[in-house]
Amino acid sequence: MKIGIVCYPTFGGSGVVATELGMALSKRGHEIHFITYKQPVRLEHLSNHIHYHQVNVPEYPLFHYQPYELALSSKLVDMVKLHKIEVLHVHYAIPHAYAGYMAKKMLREEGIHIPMVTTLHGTDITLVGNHPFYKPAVTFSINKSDVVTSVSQSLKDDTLKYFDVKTDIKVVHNFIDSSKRKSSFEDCQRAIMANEDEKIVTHISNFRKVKRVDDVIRIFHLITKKIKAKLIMVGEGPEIENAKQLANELGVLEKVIFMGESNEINKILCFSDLFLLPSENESFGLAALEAMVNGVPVISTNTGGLPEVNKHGFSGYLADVGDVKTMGEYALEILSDAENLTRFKTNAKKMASKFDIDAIVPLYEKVYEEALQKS
Ligand code: GMT
Repeated sequence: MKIGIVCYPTFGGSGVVATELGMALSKRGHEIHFITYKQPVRLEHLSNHIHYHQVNVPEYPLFHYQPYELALSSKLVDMVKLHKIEVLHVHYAIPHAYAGYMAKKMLREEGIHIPMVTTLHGTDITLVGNHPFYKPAVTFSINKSDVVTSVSQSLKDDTLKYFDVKTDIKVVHNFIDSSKRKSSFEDCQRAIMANEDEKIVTHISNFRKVKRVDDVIRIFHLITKKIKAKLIMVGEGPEIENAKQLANELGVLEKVIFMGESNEINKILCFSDLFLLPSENESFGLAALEAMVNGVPVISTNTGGLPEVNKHGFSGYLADVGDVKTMGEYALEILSDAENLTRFKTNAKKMASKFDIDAIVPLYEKVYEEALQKS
């Protein structure tokens, strides 16, 4: 099948999922065309099955806002015609589903019928898309998609709650390629990051408000009152300075390593003992799954799709949003007892195996087949 994938090319979860999906599909013999404004960060290699087409938006002084949707829909039309793409798969509704639908309509004028699959990822529904300025366009483009998927049951429920959606939504959970993680804990080189008697706690995100990065620092502060530990903060975003400030105020700054964005997530998680994700909302929590596949237990909130990924008392623990005290207690329960820690690490991997790439990618192939039948 020839599949056009539209996504954000950044470190954000939706871009990672779209890129990993494209690469997996190419290995299964499909021809993949990524169409976006920059080469996706996780795109490891270009092969004769993977193509990347850059969307350029020419600057023009009249425009206060450069019309990306227009450039994207034009590029989609050109690429579909040139490469005979059969299905469009757009990740993140805004503005991709809107641009995809316009491309579909333009192509139809020329007698080309191409189905569009839209995958909803989270903030496109729960935060940005829900804003009254965007809502009519988001509702419209979801309803005009041939097949809609959401990355969790919770996100499906939210979409039906917030939007007047008529199209059926299929839940296709996010996935993980377990073959990409380091094979054993022995070669993790944890000594680079911490002393032997220190535990390593990790957080990875885009440091936006929704991630409650302050809670990460507060939980870590509680941990350090009882045991020796280091905190590795991976990512960049608007809340980073506040997090540093708070770490300083709480006297833990010298135990916190701010690493910035990284392409070496698996290496970092390989030597991590615990992962913290105290988000305000999280449609799925791909970062938690990435931790778990590396055998890292997760302390998260019980919001959104997180309970579908992290099993309370098994792969980690869940608590209410903002309940730093309970999350700190859970963290200590896992970290202070070696046997407990080993058990949770094993369980985290077990839980992650439910989301293995080999189980999920065929579901997307089915979705494409269904979409093709509809067009
Ligand atoms: O986490 C973010 O804010 C980025 C966002 C994205 O679109 O890249 O993540 C969303 O999609 C991910 C991949 O499906 C999910 O794992 C994240 O839970 C979701 N984020 C939120 O719902 C806040």
